[in-house]
Amino acid sequence: MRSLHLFTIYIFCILILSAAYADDRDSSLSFPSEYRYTIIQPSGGAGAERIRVPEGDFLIGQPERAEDQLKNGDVKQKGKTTKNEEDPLMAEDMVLVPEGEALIGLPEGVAGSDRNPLRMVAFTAFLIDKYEVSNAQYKECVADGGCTVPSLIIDYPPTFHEEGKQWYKDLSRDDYPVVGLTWRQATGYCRWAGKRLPTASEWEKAARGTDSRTYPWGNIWDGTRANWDDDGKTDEFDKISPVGSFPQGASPYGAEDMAGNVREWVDDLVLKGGSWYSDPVSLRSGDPGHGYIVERDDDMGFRCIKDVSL
Ligand SMILES: [Ca+2]
Ligand SMILES: [Ca+2]
Repeated sequence: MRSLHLFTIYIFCILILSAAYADDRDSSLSFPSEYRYTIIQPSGGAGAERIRVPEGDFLIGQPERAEDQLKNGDVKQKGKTTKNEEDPLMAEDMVLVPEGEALIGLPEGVAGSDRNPLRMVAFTAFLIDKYEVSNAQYKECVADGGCTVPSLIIDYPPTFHEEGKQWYKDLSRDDYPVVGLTWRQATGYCRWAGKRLPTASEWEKAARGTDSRTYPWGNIWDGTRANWDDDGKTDEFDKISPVGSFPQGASPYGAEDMAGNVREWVDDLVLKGGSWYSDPVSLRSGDPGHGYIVERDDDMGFRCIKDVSL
């Protein structure tokens, strides 16, 4: 009698399990179509992996270091850091600076070499913004609550910069570089975008490659390849220009306006590359750059980088 009772329980369990399996199998066959396009949340820095689901393969997870990039205290993060979900490493409008050594600095005896001596530096791979950060891009961060409006507008006394204060508000200038930001504001934008400011050395490699050339395009000065202080006589711009106006002045990696247009904040608290208000000496990629006398100006902008592990 006891054996019969146990057998009955066994049969009952088998029936229950079979029913559960059948339900699961049936539900897998009737996935709603939108499930196939559901974005699965990153599992947290464990590396990308592939899983199989009924309708095909999906890339999930995040590349290495992505988790670190998201750990930026309570800084508000941009909801979507890349428009290319197939390959999140190759974000739109960024160019790759591959891993490897590069000559950084200036040869002994050249102006500025005392502050930036020639040396070989090793780098890991990174992506850098192809263009200086534009007004439109920065406005997106302000609208999202991740950034504050340029300080030049709100706390700079009336001076000859009055014209520059209007550029951010002028909708026809959305594709111009944003200016008038403090280093802290530039840093905040990069964090919001899931990126960071480059170091001076990283910026320099991105600008001049590995062969210590003087300018992004080579060793010979060419006033038609960058926006500099020429009153518009050779580069056709008296003042600031839209980002990407000088593709002929691109760096070996394809980054544009690394020489001129706006000076660019780097993590070392200096501004690199010279501006529309600078002479050719300041536009040298190896120029040590200028620490700030003022914290913000109408020729001071920035761009961001992003670490990659390939
Ligand atoms: Ca100019
Ligand atoms: Ca620039």
